[in-house]
Amino acid sequence: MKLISKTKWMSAFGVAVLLNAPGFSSAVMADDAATKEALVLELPAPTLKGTPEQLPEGPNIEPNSDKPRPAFQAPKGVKNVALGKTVTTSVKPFTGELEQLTDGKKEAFDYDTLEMKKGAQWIQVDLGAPFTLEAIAIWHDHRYIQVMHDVIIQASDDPEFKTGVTTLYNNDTDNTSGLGIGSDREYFERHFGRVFDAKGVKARYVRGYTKGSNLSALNCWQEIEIYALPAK
Ligand SMILES: [Ca+2]
Ligand SMILES: [Ca+2]
Repeated sequence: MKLISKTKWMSAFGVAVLLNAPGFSSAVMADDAATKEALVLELPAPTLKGTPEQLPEGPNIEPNSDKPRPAFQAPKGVKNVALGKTVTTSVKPFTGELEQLTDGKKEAFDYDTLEMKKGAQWIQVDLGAPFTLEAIAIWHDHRYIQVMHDVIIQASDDPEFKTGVTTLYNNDTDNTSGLGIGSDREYFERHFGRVFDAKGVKARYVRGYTKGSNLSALNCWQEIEIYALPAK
């Protein structure tokens, strides 16, 4: 068991940890927490378009918020292994290049957004080798504050996603994308991005689906980051 003093912890991890200190300080002395730390993302600027007057709402939609969600606690030492990795898609985008999904840029601009035609479409990242996946951060399209439909995230060692598929997130509650009924909620696209728990799954490929949004039938993507440790 390795204990770390509170003072030492805070000075080691700086401002980001201090901001999250209230919910964090009691757990920080725990055995388990000593190996985890807040996942700090490099955030783009918020959209200049503001908040639409009419936002979708319902039991299956998380309320819109100007505040970020609590920081995801990831194992120490995770890295974004998706940066610069190869991306493929279900259909050829009509705006943007595939490389833009893993280029680190995710500003709320048209030129930082890839667009694909309507229907359930996917993007897929090949990490080049298996990794132990811990967290996946996604910015689909925060040019507009909107909810994407049928957000499904899967990991596999099969590039065809026919075998060994682990579903990490699925908010397709009516199964219109045909991958099974999801029980996760829809959420608003904000500049904070959205972090998904990858649960330590070992995989080489990550696939993300969407089926339009409340504003558009098109499928838009800006960035996917995959935080992982080397596979044991
Ligand atoms: Ca990008
Ligand atoms: Ca659906």
